[in-house]
Amino acid sequence: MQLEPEWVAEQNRSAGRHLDHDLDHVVSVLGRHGLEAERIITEVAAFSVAAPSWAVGTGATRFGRFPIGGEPRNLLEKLDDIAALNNVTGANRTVSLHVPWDDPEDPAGVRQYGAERGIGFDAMNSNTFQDNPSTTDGGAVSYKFGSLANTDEGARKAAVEHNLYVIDLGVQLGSRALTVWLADGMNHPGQADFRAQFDRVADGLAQIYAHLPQDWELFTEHKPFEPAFYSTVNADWGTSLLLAQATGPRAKCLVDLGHHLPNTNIEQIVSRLAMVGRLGGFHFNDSKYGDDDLTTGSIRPYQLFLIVLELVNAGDGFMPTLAYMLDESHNVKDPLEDLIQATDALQQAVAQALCVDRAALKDAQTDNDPARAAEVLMRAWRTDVRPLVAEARRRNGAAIDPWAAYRASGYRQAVRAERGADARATGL
Ligand code: LRH
Ligand code: MN
Repeated sequence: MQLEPEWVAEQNRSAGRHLDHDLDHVVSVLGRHGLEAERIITEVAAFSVAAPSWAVGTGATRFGRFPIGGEPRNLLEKLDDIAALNNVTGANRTVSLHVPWDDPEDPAGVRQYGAERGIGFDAMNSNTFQDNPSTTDGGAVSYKFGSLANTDEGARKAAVEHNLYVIDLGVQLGSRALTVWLADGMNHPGQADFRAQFDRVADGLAQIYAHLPQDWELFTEHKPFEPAFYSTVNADWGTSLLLAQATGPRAKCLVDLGHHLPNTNIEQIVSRLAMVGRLGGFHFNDSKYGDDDLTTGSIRPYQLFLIVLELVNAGDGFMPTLAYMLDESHNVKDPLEDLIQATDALQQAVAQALCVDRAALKDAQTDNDPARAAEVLMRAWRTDVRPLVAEARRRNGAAIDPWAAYRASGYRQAVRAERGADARATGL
């Protein structure tokens, strides 16, 4: 089953009947404020966010899992689903793999299969937070007490080797980055030594970095808690920055939006990391309490707008080239519908951030006029940019209304019939 571009174009004929009128309106609204709609449409059309290979199946919590049926049973079917996703959004042109949940025997064949469907390979993810024979020296070691931070040399060695394996696999797939998220930490005060844990991780990252191809980057991903519930070695952006700086110039920090304690000012962290040239990428999602991995922009859309605005500031009016990826868990929605809505939320936030009159904002800041500054931001935030985003999708040959197009396609029913109601994808 494929969501063919011709079929999408057919859908656009009906979905697009009001688009030109709506476009004319927003073009004139923006024009009144000296803003070019054309530049915004072009920037949105250029934007793409990687789909997480571990989230095209149904997610779960320790309290249960409710399969949706028709989940991809292998990596090729995951690529089929991500190609279908990209055919309606036009903005998920890459997939981020997670090893060993994805561990293809024929990387060249998988790369070709993806290329034939317009899907490339984004940052690779290693996994030293679960014991898997393929990552624990055939089960000879365990990551129960950590991986790179473990006092057990065997566990540290296995963790480094696994990351080298993931890099080599990524090279064959055309990836250009490795994300290292470590669950390493403590559950009990005194269980380990903070400094010693940091030093062991820094040493492990240095060994991994030494194997990194010259055109690759390594991303350190911080997280305050879970699965460790007293301390996590790479708990916050400060530690992540220290690790990146200790590792090498092509080591950068990856910001997962869900990895911040309540009320953390994430847009300020983005500004700081960009300021020192250590902002590598993102795992976009949203959350209300912990690392809930909910739909991007579904709980705090204004925060997403402010984060994207910091990116536009870092890119001097354009979106900087970074590793943009989604990292979500879909417990009750169709995973593809959730990824469509997450991608749309990001496209809307990019368009709104590009509607900010940055010169007027700077004037208000210089004049210490917070009310005027707020007016500048709110005007952009309240601009209905949906026609701009729809036009960007139309120009990418994607769906003007991707969610409606996906629903109308009957894709889920078709893959459920093809793959089975109890088909289960590897991943979270
Ligand atoms: C950890 C995390 C990390 C992934 C995992 C799937 O919470 O965000 O990025 O490895 O989720
Ligand atoms: Mn993440």
